[in-house]
Amino acid sequence: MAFWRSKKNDSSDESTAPETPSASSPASGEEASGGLFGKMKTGLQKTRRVLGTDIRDLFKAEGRLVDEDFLGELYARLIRTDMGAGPAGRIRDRVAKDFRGRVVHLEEVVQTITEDIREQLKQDHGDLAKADSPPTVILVVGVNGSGKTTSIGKLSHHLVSQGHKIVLGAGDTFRAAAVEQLTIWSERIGCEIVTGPSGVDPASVAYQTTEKAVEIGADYAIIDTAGRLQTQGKLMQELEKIRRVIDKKLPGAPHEVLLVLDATAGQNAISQAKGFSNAAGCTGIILSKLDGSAKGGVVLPIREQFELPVKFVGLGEGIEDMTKFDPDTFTAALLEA
Ligand SMILES: Nc1nc2c(ncn2[C@@H]2O[C@H](COP(=O)(O)OP(=O)(O)OP(=O)(O)O)[C@@H](O)[C@H]2O)c(=O)[nH]1
Ligand SMILES: [Mg+2]
Repeated sequence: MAFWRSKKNDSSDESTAPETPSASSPASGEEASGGLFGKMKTGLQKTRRVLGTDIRDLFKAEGRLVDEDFLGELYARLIRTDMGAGPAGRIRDRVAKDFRGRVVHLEEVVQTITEDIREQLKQDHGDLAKADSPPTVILVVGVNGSGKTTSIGKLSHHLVSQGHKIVLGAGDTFRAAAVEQLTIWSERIGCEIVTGPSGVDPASVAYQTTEKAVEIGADYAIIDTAGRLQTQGKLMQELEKIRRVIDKKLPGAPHEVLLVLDATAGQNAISQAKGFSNAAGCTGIILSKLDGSAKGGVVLPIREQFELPVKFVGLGEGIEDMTKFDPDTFTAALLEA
């Protein structure tokens, strides 16, 4: 799986052959057991504490009888991760079906839960989209403060470190500070950025960014957007216009519309997603701030209720703190002792 690689810690990154970001390779043992898996585990610490530790607390060394009391307690603990009634109920029912009336040991139950979560999280199209011919245009949307600009910074850093040429578009023209924030990221990463004066039509910035990407032969154009306008309706109209204008400049673009959801919002992230997914034509999700949240279970209802794959997860504020979302690694990091 294409995890972000730390230049300092992972010498394999120094290799001259750039890895294609959209090409996913199966999890190698080295990656799964190495520092990057550890990073996922660390990032998920708060949710791990609720899910893993609390479930472990249900057991004694000699095991525990799976009866209604146990199933009720298990369900309550699952719900605390904000995974929602549907997914938690399915896990409880599966544990009941497999073990009811038996005295079981912790590891048996954890294994069943792990398998169940992994199945619930299975998804297609988890890789970043790639246009048939460059540039691939990526639009990033989400409510204010969800982590859009930071996620763009991390994604851009990753793509540049893989040898790709990228252009950023400061499409959040609603606030001057937003343009500054993205400009700082572009300087840090060393990539081009297209900005407009404060208050300018964001669609024109999106158009110019796409134009610039074509002009300079960039591999990716990544366009930031505002998270809040005077009204939600106006915001959705604006996003629709941005998409139309990009498509006019480059038919078929944007190739990817990534919705950034804040994991600390838990179930509220779901209602945010509902608002955006239709109007903005989202194609994938970035689940940010998993490190700050004990509600990492929210990834289950997100997968359950939306046809959208979760493509990346944010695990901190640093430039390297994002990984591609891989259900197997995520589940293992969540539940492994
Ligand atoms: N801990 C943690 N913090 C994050 C993560 N992603 C973003 N943040 C922080 O969340 C805050 C908001 O992030 P931004 O990237 O500015 O969010 P935004 O969606 O662009 O916000 P607006 O431009 O106001 O709509 C910042 O303080 C970020 O550093 C993450 O994965 N983990
Ligand atoms: Mg922003």
